Amino acid sequence: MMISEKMQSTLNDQINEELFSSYLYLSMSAWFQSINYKGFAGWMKKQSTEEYEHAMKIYDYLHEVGADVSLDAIKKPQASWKSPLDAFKDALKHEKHITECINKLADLAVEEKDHATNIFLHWFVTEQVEEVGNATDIVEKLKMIGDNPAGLFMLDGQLGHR
Ligand code: OFO
Repeated sequence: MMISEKMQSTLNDQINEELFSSYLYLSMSAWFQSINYKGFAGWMKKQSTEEYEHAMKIYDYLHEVGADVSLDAIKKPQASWKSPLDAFKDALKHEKHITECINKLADLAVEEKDHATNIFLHWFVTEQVEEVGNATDIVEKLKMIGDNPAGLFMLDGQLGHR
């Protein structure tokens, strides 16, 4: 195996984080669907698929370096939110948490002089800038819209075209 035991176990933990992200956004998608915001639901469903792909990138990398994949139980996600703003605020909070996880992984790679894993993680570092940026953008728009139904209707339509 080309990576340390500690790196192997931390990357496996990250697979679980990414799968939970996928699960959380799928749960948000189902909730948006249940209250008839089809655009928000579509956006979240797409996000859920992307998160599954993040998990698979790590899954493939572990195999590539001769390490073992070990899958853990996925936490039950929250099932309902107070408002679209509430849901997207949670998504933003979650992305900030994921950024912290990725940064810790990158710190570990540097500490261990694990250049291969360090370079592998660059994609995730860049991706997190985008993910936090997107979520922040939507939270800010939802704050501006407030309770205005026309505004919500428009943003729902816009995000449906993602
Ligand atoms: Fe949302 O970027 Fe992965 O978790």
